[in-house]
Amino acid sequence: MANPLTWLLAPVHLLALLGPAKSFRDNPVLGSPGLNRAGLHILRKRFALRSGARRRASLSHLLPRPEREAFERDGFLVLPDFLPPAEFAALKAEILNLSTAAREFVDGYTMTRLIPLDETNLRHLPASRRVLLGSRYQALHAFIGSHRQRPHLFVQSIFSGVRAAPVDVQSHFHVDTFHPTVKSWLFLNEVAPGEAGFTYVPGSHCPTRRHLAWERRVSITAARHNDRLTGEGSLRIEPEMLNRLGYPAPRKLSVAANTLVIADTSGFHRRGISEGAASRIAIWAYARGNPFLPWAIPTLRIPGGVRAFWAAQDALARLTGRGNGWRWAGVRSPATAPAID
Ligand SMILES: O=C(O)CCC(=O)C(=O)O
Ligand SMILES: [Fe+2]
Repeated sequence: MANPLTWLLAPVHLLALLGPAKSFRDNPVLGSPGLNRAGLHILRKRFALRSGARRRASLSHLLPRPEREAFERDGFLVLPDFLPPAEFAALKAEILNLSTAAREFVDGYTMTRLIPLDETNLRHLPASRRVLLGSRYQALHAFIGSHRQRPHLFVQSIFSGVRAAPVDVQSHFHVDTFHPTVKSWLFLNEVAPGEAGFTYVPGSHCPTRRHLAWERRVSITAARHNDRLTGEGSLRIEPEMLNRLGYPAPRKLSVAANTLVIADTSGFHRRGISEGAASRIAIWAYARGNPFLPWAIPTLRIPGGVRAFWAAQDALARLTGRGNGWRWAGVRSPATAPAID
């Protein structure tokens, strides 16, 4: 029997159905086996896909036709030589010379470092600011994210193989959420084939019927799934199953520096597995809007941005004694070698 708090929060949980909420574990309505057997999750997914397609259609003028078609076919774009060489060199120098407060997280064999490129930091980075707030970069994120919304920006450093441990949680195939959404990486250095290149299952942003049937099955028991992230709505899938859903082989992207990789991460993807120690530095961006809005109207930014969000997360972690592993690590540069204790 559900506890009284669950009943008290029922209106909040119901209202959340109208937004991007995705956690089967934390919302008893979203996680209800009965409702999901009846098709609640799949209904939300179908409706979100339809609304997203409509918003994208209204933004299609933002991209040259070959790019639009390649994205619509594959669910991601690889844009080598994204910036003119001088502009890339200026941006790269600014970013690599940054020395500022960073957040770090060690998971499995990977250490991830994030430096927010919010107003506070971008103010001192004129070349990066010009590119990242410029119309080309913003247009790609608006179209693929299907919202007129500035993405959150970070310098992301991924250090693979920092300790003897299984791969990190991002290295299992998964979808990030149930609705069209965007993430991108503007790589500042090369990512070689044996390293942790972004890997995407082409076409999986447009689910096959077998994919939808699989997702319905998973949604029924997801609230109690052994895999925490599946329970939280980022469904994990085994590689053999991808094949059974009718998708082609995943593509692991090895890229040269100055390549932009941008994807709808509601399709299946993972961080590629690195054969040894490797590091990957990129400007990382993501944006998420309301899945069900029929129009791509400009979205307001949350006051305080990502720092306010992190402060709230840290406060909650202190209160409950259960953090998610992320912490302010002190002043770092993107390429500072990881210190693992
Ligand atoms: O870093 C990567 O290559 C992909 C990680 C991932 O799955 C994500 O950021 O959603
Ligand atoms: Fe992901």
